[in-house]
Amino acid sequence: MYFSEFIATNTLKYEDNIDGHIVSPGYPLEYPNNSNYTWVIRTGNTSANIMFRIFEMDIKESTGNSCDDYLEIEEIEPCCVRLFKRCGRLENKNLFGRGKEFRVSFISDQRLTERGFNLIWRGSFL
Ligand SMILES: [Ca+2]
Repeated sequence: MYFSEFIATNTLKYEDNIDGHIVSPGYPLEYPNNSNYTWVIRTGNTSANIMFRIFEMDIKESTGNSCDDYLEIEEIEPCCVRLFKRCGRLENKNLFGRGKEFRVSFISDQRLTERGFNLIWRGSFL
């Protein structure tokens, strides 16, 4: 037994960009257990229109209705709109939001992993 496997990884990153790219830790290899990753996207403008495109998502589904591991995307400024919160598989999913700050969260529990996710965001002020 390696105790290091039981230490959760908590990471917070700020992304000060109107465009960008985020992947789950280790992508395209399997993401680690016990992860809590947060990316705060700061567009700098409350009227920024942001499109998220999830090219690939493969997050372990649990046997019940809840997601033990999940990807979540929220508008946090102005507060608060949840644009997305899911596990499982999908490809080429588009989401649209508007605002100054968005939060992308990725949570994994202590067992069972998959490839994770690969997404971009693109902003405009039109
Ligand atoms: Ca898991």
